[in-house]
Amino acid sequence: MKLSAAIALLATAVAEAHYTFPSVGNSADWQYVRTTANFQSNGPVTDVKSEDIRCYQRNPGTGAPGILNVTAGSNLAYNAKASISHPGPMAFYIAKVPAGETAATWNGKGQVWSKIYQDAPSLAGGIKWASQGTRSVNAPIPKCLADGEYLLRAEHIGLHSAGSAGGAQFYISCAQISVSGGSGTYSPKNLVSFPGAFTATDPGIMINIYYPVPTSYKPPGPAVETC
Ligand SMILES: *[C@@H]1O[C@H](CO)[C@@H](O)[C@H](O)[C@H]1NC(C)=O
Ligand SMILES: [Cu+2]
Repeated sequence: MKLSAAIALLATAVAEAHYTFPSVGNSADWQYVRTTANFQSNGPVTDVKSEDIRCYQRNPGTGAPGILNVTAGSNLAYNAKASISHPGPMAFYIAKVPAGETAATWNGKGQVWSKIYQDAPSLAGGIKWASQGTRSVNAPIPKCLADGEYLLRAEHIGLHSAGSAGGAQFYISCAQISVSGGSGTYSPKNLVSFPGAFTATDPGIMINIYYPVPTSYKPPGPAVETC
């Protein structure tokens, strides 16, 4: 094979390996999730200091058409398209929509995000994440949330080429939800902003997951909040 053909084939394979998070529950793509800039390319965010690291919106200022009703304490399936093909951690963050805004209008700026879910890899025989290859991860909506509207941010970090700064691939989107049935006692201790929560050299972001084989892993961002 000619080198140019080999490179073209490789580029195709890499592009196909990317993904988006376009839907929640059984809904249509981009109905409750804000359309991301990579809705066609599927490409990642690689600059943790960019505005894209928040919701990766194609049209900042434009919300998704709908706001999904969700019961506090339930699991909401957050779906990937086509699948989470890269190895790396999955997290969900939530931010309460302030007065005067709706989940469709609010931009999510400020130190307003708390982490409600973070997976952990298995470390036996190499580092592995259970999300790899799957098409959906459940976001556990805390039972103690106050009723009201929220942005729910999905984040998967592809770590397959994360050995140098800027190599980690962030796959992100934000869903618009309205929570009911919550007890209202949620009081997050660690609020972060996007951008702001990460630096390119955080140990969970700049890491060679192949050599030397990691014996531990510290995901980036704050601790998961509990009720
Ligand atoms: C969502 O909840 C609101 C408030 O309880 C209700 O008015 C609305 O009909 C619900 N929407 C759907 C699609 O169930
Ligand atoms: Cu990819």
